[in-house]
Amino acid sequence: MDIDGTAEAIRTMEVRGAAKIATVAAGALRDLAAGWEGDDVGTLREELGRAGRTLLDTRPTAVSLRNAIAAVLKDMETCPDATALKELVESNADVFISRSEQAKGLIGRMCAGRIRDGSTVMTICNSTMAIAGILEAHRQGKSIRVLAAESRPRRQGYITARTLAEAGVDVTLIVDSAVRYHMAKTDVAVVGADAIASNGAVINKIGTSQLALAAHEARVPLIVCAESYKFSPLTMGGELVEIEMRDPAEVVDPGEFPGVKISNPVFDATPPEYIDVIVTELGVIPPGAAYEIIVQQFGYGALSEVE
Ligand code: RI2
Repeated sequence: MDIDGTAEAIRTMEVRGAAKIATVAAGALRDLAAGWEGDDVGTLREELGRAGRTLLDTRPTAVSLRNAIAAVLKDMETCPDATALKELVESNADVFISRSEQAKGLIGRMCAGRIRDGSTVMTICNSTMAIAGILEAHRQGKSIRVLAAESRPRRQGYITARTLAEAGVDVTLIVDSAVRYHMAKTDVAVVGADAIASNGAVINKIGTSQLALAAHEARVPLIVCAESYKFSPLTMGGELVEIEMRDPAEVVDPGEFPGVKISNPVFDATPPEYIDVIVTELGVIPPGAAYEIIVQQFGYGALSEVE
C-alpha cells in the first residue's frame, strides 16, 4: 500500500491496534524508499519526512506510530546520496518490523508463564500482545477460560473472542459494564497497551482503567503486555499522553439524538498503582521501571519530534 492508502487505512481504523499501525506505517515508508527512482537525496529526504507526517497525522496521539516513524527515519541526514538513504530506510524498517514480530513471541511466552493452569483470564479490546500470551498459555496445554470484554464503541472484543474461539480457547464475550460482575470469578487480567508513560501509567482502550480498578478491588493481578516502542519518550518530563477523541458517530448516530452531545474518548489511563507487571520483550518490569525502559530505548535526549 502507498502512503496515502496506508494513511487512510489507519485513519479509518481498517488497520488498527498499536502494534499493527506501527509496523504497517514502517512498511509503507520502506516501500516508498524502495520504489524511489530519483537521484536527489534532498528530495527523497523531504518526501520521506512528508510521508512520516502524513502517517502520523492519521492518529496523532498514537505513541507506537510516532516511535515507528522516528525509528525508520532516524539518521537520514547522515546519508550522502539517495542510494544510501534508500538502503538506510529499508534497513531501519526491516529491523523495526522484525523486532516487533520477535517481541510478540517473547512477550507471549513471558505472559503465558504468568497464567496458571485452570485460570480464568479477563481481557479487553483486541491486543495482539495480550492475545499472544493467552494463545501461548493455551498452546502449552493449560486449561484456561477467557472473558473478553466487548469494548464499545467499536467492539474490537468481538475480534478477540472470535480469534480465541477459532484457536480452541474457551472464551466468553461480556459487555463492558459486566467487567466488575465477572471479576469475582477472574484469576488474572491481561491487557495490551497503546502507550506507556514514564511513570508507568498505561494508556489503553477506553474501559481498561475501570477493569483495572475492579481487578485491584478484587485483588486480581493485572498484566500489561507491550513492546518497548509503546513507551513514550515525550512523557519523560511528566507530560501526559494525549487521549484521542474520535468521531461521535462511532458511538451512536448523532441524528437520532438531537440536542445531545456525544463524547468518544478512545483510550484511558490506568495509574501504575493498579498494574502488577508490564511484560515487554526486554523482560518483565514493574510499572515503576518504565522510565528506565524509555532511557534505555530512546536516550535522555529523546524528546525530539518526528519533524
Ligand atoms: P496491540 C488497540 O488500540 C487497543 O487499545 C489495544 O489494546 C492496543 O491497541 C494494543 O494492541 P486501537 O488501535 O498493539 O484499537 O497489542 O485504538 O495489538
